[in-house]
Amino acid sequence: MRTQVGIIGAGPAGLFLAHLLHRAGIESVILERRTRSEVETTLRAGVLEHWVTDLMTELGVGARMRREAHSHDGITLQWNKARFHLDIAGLTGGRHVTVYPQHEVLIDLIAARLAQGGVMMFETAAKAIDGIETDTPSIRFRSGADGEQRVLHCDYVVAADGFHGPGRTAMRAAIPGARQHEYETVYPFAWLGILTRAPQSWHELIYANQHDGFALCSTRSPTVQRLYLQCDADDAIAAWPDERIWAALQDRLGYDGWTLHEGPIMQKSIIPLRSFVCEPMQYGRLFLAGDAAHIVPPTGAKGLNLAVADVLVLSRALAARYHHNRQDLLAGYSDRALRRVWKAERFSWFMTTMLHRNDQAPAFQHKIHMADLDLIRTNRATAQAVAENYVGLPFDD
Ligand code: RFL
Ligand code: PHB
Repeated sequence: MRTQVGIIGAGPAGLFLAHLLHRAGIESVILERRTRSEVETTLRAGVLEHWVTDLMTELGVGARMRREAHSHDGITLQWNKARFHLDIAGLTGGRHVTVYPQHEVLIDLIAARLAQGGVMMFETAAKAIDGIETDTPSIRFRSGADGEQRVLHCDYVVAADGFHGPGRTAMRAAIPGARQHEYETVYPFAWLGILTRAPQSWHELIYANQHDGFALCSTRSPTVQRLYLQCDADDAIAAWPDERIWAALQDRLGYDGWTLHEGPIMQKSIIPLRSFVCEPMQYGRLFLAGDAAHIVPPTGAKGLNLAVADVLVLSRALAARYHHNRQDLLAGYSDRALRRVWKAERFSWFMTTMLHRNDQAPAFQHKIHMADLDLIRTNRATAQAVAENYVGLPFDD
């Protein structure tokens, strides 16, 4: 098998890239380890930055999102039993974020890609990447549990295969040791996420740091809500029966005169929090994109958006290579992408440390975070910086 760009992974990074390349007249093939239905039902991110929704419209995959999704002009921050509305639209010249679940984005991208005749192979796992340092790289892959091993020959390989995919391992093996760096922070707390059948309790997302920790009230539809609460990093889900979850959520999100609606819990899981960056994001003809290269804790709602930002930069570089025989943008991909990555890492770390209770940190730090929140409330420049980061920074290159 042969294509121009071989893509590993049908997550946001891989699927947006296939669409961006198609628009630029460049062929690609996606190899995806999971079934289509697994990809289309896994619960993950919820918040799209303003330019991602514009990009979906430009790519012709935004119709259902525009019909069904809700745009949010701000977020609510809650601490010391008080609430503060961060007026994102007012602070950013009218920009807003859109709450549209990641799996709905993927459903739309997959359907549109199939309608274009794009090649996506589900239940097909990449096993090895060869020839990274040559002009003829290839991916060895296997379809199904006992399918025979086959090879996808391509001009470039993009590993958009998430945090546990083989892309970063292949790069680590190929790259001379001193040139590769991994930066990581693991937090001493995790998130417990639930999906509940209940009416929406508030018109925007609430991020609370209250009593014994963080809670987030998000939404999926008028009748299905997504809520998260801070738990210990080594908690087992069995330690959290439904009554304990609701008690903690009521305690942390509780506010005079307001009701957090409860309902049956349809799903619950524990999500570890981590900050991670791998540098560089390219070696030879292998490019990393999205979670394969970097992880942010979900508090800043940046992971999916960053994955799309990577492949936007990469698709422009590939178009310059194919249409104008320019190599410089491809050579600059890693530096350009990392500039945005580190700003999202900084913001996600800031939001995470400010909004969680950390008993391992000195009490001094807690006081600093309270001062940060008070600055957001009282100082327009500080509030504006948070709003601009949350809604999505401009591409400054
Ligand atoms: P993905 O989505 O992990 O996709 C990688 C794909 O690669 C496949 N794969 C392979 N395929 C073939 N062969 C192999 N050997 C393979 N190995 C792996 C996998 O099956 C998978 O389909 O990575 P991508 O595309 O980089 O996208 C990243 C985002 O999914 C992630 O950053 C976000 O979900 C993070 N995130 C959030 N991001 C936001 O922008 N806004 C949010 O509000 C937000 N909330 C969240 C989140 C992540 C969460 N979790 C569960 C970690 C909330 C949560 C709870
Ligand atoms: C979500 O709705 O899943 C969500 C929203 C905001 C975040 C993280 C997750 O910061």
